[in-house]
Formats: sequence, structure tokens, C-alpha cells
Amino acid sequence: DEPWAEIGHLDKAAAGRSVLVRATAEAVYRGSKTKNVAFLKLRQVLSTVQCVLAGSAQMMLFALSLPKESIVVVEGAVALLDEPLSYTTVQEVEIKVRKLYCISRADPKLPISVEDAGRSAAEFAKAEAKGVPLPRVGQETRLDYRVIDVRTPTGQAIFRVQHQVENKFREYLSARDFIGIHTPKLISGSSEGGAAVFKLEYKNGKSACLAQSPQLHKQMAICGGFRRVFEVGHVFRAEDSNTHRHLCEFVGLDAEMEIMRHYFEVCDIVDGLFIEIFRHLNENCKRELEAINRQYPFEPLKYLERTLRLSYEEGIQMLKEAGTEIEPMADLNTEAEKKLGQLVREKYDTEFFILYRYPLAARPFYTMPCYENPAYSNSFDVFLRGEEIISGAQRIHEPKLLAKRAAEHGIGMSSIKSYIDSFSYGTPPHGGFGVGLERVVMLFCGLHNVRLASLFPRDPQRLSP
Ligand code: AMO
Repeated sequence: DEPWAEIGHLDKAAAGRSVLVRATAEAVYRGSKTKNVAFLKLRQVLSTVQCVLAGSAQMMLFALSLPKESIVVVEGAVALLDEPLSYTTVQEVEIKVRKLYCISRADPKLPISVEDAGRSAAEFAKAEAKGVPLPRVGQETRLDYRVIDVRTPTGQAIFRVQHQVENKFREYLSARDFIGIHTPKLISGSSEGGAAVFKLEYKNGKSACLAQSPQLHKQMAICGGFRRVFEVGHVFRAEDSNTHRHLCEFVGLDAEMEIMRHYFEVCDIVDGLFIEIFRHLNENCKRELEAINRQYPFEPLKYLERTLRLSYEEGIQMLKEAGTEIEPMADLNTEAEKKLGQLVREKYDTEFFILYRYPLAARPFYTMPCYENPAYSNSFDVFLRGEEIISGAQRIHEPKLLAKRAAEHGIGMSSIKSYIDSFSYGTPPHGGFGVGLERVVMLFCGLHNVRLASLFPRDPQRLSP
């Protein structure tokens, strides 16, 4: 029999059982009514349980000397409680401790406390109103001590949600004949055009770039005959963007597929995939979403069973009618995106939609122009609560046009020659999309900063921990 018990599995049915639990000592209290009793609150992930120490004065003193966040092992019996507890997640039972061991003693002076890092704005306000303000830990300090910061219920919950999004992405696409691939992150030139690229020294006098996306190689996988591919991989952007939604390194969920008739086939995949992700999170991550909601309150995402598709022109029209000044053939700025998100929500009751047929000038060089009107393109962005989470498009698969477009964007032929040449050997029409994983988690969970959804975020100021 496996002697180790998990706190999350302790319930009424476990009463009477002998258990061995390894967990974090979140807090120790001296009994207030009875003198010879101490209580130890143990934590694993999102679950906490009360342990009672009675009988041995030596064990009680030892418990009371344990610094918070130490790792302990308790051996004891699960006992039914007369009244449910409110300060632990396991409420119906407690553990009557027979033996207590300390496996790893935490520094008694922790740089930040888990409790402080996990407080909500409402808690701070309430304490302040009472005249006993609570210590505030700034975001940068929290990120400096990320291994403590992510022990909060919110921290644990966010990365479980992230894991589910990633898993669903793989699962949904695998079930539709996509195969997972891995493209190089060390590449010879920029993959998205533009200057936002990390350059580094390679071997033999060559210089290299960190891939800004798997764009070129995921398309080359289509040239390689794979028909439908996806990748979950790191993406590097050297943009000097100090905003709530830009990271210098993030996780890209990318897909690329043959198109049989129309690039809306790519939108259909995005549509089905995300409806499935949202359904899954709402049904299977209730505990995680509740934990996040306690610290950062948010409303459940409003979305339709079939995702709203709005043309860029319709979007512009809505913005104009609402009095927003807008350049019709330029890309939307952050403010306009937010505003459009709000207008769409009011009109269509959804916070998730696809905006398609962008002006060609606003898109990367590899984007297929619209056949009927080449000032536009076969492309789309997807918005969640007024912010972009996905870009996608049909790609140019005709090498001469591709080379011409690259030149127009000022992209040197030398670094992308093998990419352009790939389209000369027989390539089906194709398209795809790229998702920012941290953005999806941030926006679905109503978080105010993408750094909260990145385990060890990298931004222009931060390269550590
Ligand atoms: P794009 O550059 O729009 O498109 O990136 C795709 C998605 O990645 C996320 N994202 C970011 N997330 C965090 N920090 C950043 N600095 C950042 N930049 C982008 C966004 C965005 O929608 N090759 C194309 C995709 C394609 O057409 O297949 C591309 O990279 O969620």
C-alpha cells in the first residue's frame, strides 16, 4: 500500500485512516482554548489541511519553532471534525499527528510572504479602512522571488490553467490530423521582418537570430509534404515594449495547414479549437478559476458557440460610427482594439471574435493578398476581451511574388533564400496561425498583466530569475 496521502484527497471517507503526508508548513498556531495543543496548517498546491498536535510537549515546541514554508512530513490519523473548518480547503477532517519531521527548514526571514503575495485588492482596501494597512509587495519584488510568489493559490492555479490550454491545443489538433513538429530557434535571419530580433554570434564567423516565430519553418514543413502541422515552442521578440502584454520570450502555439478552398478553413480550426478550450476550462478548471477570481476578480468570458467573424472594414465602420478617428488602411492600435472589443461586446454579446481581411500593408510580407482586391489580404486576428491573442493568414506560395514582397519589406534575400526556394519545388496553398499562450491565459482569467501568466517572465528589464 502507498503510504503517502495527498491533501486534496482527504475527505470523510478517509476518516480513521493512518496517513503520511509531505507538505509545506503554511502556518503554526498555539491552541487558544486548550494549552497543550498546537495546530499546523499544511499545504500542497491548492489544498490545505489542519493538523493537530497534542500530547507531546516536545513535538509541540518543535512545531512552533518551524519557520513558515518549511517542508515537513507528518504521520498521523485522519479524524472527522464535529464542525467544518473555514480556513482550510479540507474542511471535514483533520490529521491527528503522531510524528512530525522537518525535511527542509525554510529561512525564517523570507524575502516575501506567500500570504502577502496572494492578497486581493479588496483585502488591502478592507484593512486600510480599518486603519491597519497590510504590507504590500510590489510586482517586481514578487517576480524577483518568483519561486515563493507562485506558491499562492493564484500562482498555482494560473499555471494549471496554462497547462490545460496547451494540452487542449495539442489534443484538438492531433485529433484533426495535425502532427507536432519542432522547428529551429537558431535561425539565420529575422522570421517576421522588422528590427525586433535578438542577434547572437554563431559558429565559424556566422551570426544568428533567435526565432521571432516558427513562421518560415512551419511553412517549409508544408513544403515538406506534412499537410498539417503544429508547434508549441518558445518565441523571442527583442521589442522594447514595456507594456502589460509584451514579453521578450513567450510560448507560441502555432499551426500551419493546407487550404483546399478558402482561408476561412484556418478560421474554422481556430474557432473549434478555442470554443473547445473555453468549454474545457470552464468545466474542468473550476477550482483554479475560483482561486484566481478570489485574488483578481473577473467575469466569466462571454463567447458564442460559433465565433463571430467581422471583416476589418466592418470593424473600422463600427469604430468610425462610435466617433473613433481611424486611418482606414493602417493596423489598429491598442486603443482602437480595446474600443472595438467594447463595441462588439455591446452589439454581439461576445468578447471573442475574429477580425478578417486586414489591409495588406498592415501584414507581414508572407501574407497572401486578396484576389479580388490586393489592397487587402487573406488574413485575420483574433481578439479576446479587446486584445489580440492570435494572428493568422493564408501565405503566398508562389516564389516570385514572395520574393517581390520580401524585397518590398526590405528583407534581404540572403537570409531567406532557402525559404523562398522551398516554394519552387511544388507547394500546396496553405495558411496558419500563431497564438500567444500567456496572452490567452491572461485574458481568459481577466489578469491585468501578462507577466502573471509567465512562470519566469522575460521583458526588456528582466532576465532573471
Ligand atoms: P504575431 O507576431 O501577431 O504573429 O504573434 C502571434 C501572437 O503571439 C502573441 N504575441 C506576444 N505575446 C507576448 N509578448 C509579445 N511580445 C508578443 N508578440 C506576439 C500574440 C500574437 O497574436 N507568424 C505570425 C503568426 C502566423 O501568422 O501564423 C506571428 O508571429 O498573442
